[in-house]
Amino acid sequence: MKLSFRWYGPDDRVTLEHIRQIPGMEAIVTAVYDVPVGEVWSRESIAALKAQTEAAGLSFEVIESVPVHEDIKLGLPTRERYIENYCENLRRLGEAGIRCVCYNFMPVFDWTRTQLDHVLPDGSTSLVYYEEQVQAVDPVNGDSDLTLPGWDASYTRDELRDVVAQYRNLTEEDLWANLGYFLEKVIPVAAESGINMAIHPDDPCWSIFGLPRIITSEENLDRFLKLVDDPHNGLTLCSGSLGCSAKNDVVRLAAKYAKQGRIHFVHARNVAVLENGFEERAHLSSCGTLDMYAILKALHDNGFSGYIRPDHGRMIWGETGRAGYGLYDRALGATYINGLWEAIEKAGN
Ligand code: DNO
Repeated sequence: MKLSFRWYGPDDRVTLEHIRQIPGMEAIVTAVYDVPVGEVWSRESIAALKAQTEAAGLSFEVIESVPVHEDIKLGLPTRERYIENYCENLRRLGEAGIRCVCYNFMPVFDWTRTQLDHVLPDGSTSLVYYEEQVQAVDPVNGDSDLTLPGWDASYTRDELRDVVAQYRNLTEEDLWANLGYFLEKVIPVAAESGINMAIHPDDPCWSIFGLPRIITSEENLDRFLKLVDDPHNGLTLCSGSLGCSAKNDVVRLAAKYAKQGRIHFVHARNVAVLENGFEERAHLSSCGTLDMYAILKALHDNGFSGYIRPDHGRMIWGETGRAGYGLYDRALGATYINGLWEAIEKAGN
């Protein structure tokens, strides 16, 4: 495995100089953030990210994300232009040495939480999802001030209402068809560019606000991988996204898809699964519902050789900043991953 860390570019409070001091850190996970979704990234922007990353002694091999334009998910005629732009981005990223691209196919909303600073008993704060709070929100008509990451970043309320309305008649089967159409065009370009595509599961892995979500379960992951049965068409195994539903056995999924060579990227995060949702917790197994040791062992024993990053951390030690993406708790997560991996490797020899 190659240990990696998400960095939001030069404006990120967490600097490359800090990240490089985390033991065993190899690769940076980043993206070009100043281009609207669907447009082509300039070679200069890509080169600048690469130069900054490499100057800090880290490698520039993973992008999260190249976002997919809603017109592609909706299957509108305008998707052709956006798919061509997507392919062009892959070509440019491949030329710059990128080996893995993470993306998602969630309509409108990316990861969704109901509170970003829930205070845990130890005084740290974390991201949580409580069903009753979701029910209380109507993203289209309501006037809630709840921050749902993904909407406030890119849409005004009116734009949001419009885009959600466009999905009203789109079924899960339609979304599958549109995903298949996208993959058939994009995967050959990824393959030529030396890039492994790694779809991120839907987070949480169920439908929200009546919008279809399909990257949610073992059955659907099987179906996804068959849409284009090529190793470049692979997965981001996000333990927290799949593991927030008790229906998904993340250890089993890790073993199965690593064995098939289809896991290119891992987001390692622990969650406590509750009756009414879930809470993000510290990475340590005993802090949540997931057995992080068993997940990493399943990856290791089945030949996983891709990138792994500690996913969302809590805010600890008074740190403030981007929810889920502070330095301290993610660094603890990285160190925990290192420890587990070393122990697993040595026990196997
Ligand atoms: C959240 C992330 C997601 C992820 C995208 C990939 O913290 O895991 O936003 O980057 O879903 O496209």
